[in-house]
Amino acid sequence: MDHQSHSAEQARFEAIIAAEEKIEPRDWMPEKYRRNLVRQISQHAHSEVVGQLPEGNWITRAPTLRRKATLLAKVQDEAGHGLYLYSAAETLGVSREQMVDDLLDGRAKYASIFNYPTLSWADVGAIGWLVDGAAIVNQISLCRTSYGPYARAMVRICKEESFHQRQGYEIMRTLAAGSAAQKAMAQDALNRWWWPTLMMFGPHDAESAHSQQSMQWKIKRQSNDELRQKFVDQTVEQARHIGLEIPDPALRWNEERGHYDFGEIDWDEFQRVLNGNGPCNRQRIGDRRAAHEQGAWVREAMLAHAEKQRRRAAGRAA
Ligand code: BYC
Repeated sequence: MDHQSHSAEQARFEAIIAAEEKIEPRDWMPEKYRRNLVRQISQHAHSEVVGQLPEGNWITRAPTLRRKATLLAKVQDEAGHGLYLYSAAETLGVSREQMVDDLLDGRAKYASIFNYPTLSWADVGAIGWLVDGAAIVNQISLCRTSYGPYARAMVRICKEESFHQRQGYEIMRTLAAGSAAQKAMAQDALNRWWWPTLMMFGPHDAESAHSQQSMQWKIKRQSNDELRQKFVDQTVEQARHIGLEIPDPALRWNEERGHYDFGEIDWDEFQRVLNGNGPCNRQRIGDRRAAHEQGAWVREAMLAHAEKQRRRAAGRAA
């Protein structure tokens, strides 16, 4: 492409972004915009898929049939979210096989939160309430992302996440209103999941490698710190309502800012988890590798079936 038509394409791209319209797969886009989206969307997809593991751990031990059916449906939804997101990333010219290989070989990241263990039934409540709650805050904002297929996937995902958040909060509310042992179990889960949930929003804005460019391209619409603050403000009230205590002695309402002040995240722990040394990193990737290997026959059967259909159609056309 000559220089002039390249800058005309660039100007058109920038005009679409400025007009709050969507960039679609057929549109010209800067290579860095494409690569940044593939990075974020594929990491997001991996998070949904790996995110099934901590909760899946409790499907066989859910306390009632109703809880089991609800948890099964939730975990299945997460698999669906992974599929929408892999499909959105595929529109950018990367194959699903490549993305999955990158995850299984440790080249691609997924949300740090899923490297923590689920030790009690209350952890299922804490994940729904806090982890899905944090995911919604982030994803509502991403419904306005500039890339069409990503934005549309987010709309559907947010509807489902909102049900997930409520089922988690309901588990926590029930436990918090139960026996002393049940309330202690809920408080213990909140104590363990609170800080890792705040880490989900990523590093502080000043430390965030991609934020500035992503905000300029409207891939991200609100910064990591803005979204984290929004989550804290809404969740403190929810904890209070069910009589649980957020494990942060520095937490207090700041009248001047109109927001809660809160303590500093342990960024060393965040880095340890990102570098593969969290409590469950090896277990999670090991489980995904095993699932991938055990599912090989399903993929082969599906491909063989598709090939048979193709041959049949070609035979009919001849
Ligand atoms: N964990 O420059 P930054 C769910 C990485 S699942 C791991 O701020 P960016 C659910 C970051 O990737 C929903 N890595 O990055 C499922 C980057 O690394 P690379 C999950 C993190 O992209 C099942 C580096 O640190 N939601 O709801 O501008 C059951 C520098 O960061 C994390 C999403 O995936 C982290 N927490 O902003 C229940 C949301 N934070 O790529 C529930 C979509 C940062 O340079 N993603 N990193 O190697 C985003 O919104 C953004 O990617 C982030 C980070 C806000 C996460």
